[in-house]
Amino acid sequence: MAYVYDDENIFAKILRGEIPNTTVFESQHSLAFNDVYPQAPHHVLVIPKGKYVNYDHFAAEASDTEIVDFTRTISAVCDILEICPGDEGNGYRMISNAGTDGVQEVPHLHVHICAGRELGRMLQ
Ligand code: D5M
Repeated sequence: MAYVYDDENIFAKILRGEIPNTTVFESQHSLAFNDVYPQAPHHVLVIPKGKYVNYDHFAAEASDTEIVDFTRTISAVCDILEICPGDEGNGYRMISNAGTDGVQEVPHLHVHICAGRELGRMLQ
């Protein structure tokens, strides 16, 4: 699948510094920031800095370094929020919407990390 990346999407503007964000964690290849419409007490979005439309695009075209960085950034956010299941937290949900059926609004790969309440069987 050949994806066409829209440079004017809102997360591209955040990465260029044209729109403010509340950063939770930043690494060389990834950025994590609070969702403006939180669905839970903690609701963080993790995005790669590279131009990837969705996870399929990322997995196909990102470098191993970017993929490891993105994965570890998600883990770093969970550590920062103290939501890892076990002694320090009660757990979380991570979800990534893709395409029309996934109801993806912003066409730049992002993972939602939601936590801080019992989330039910599905994210609403
Ligand atoms: O969800 C896209 C998510 O992006 C949605 O939960 C709102 C969030 N959003 C939109 N604009 C912003 C800004 N400017 N900052 C932070 N969060 C934002 P999707 O999975 O694409 O349906």
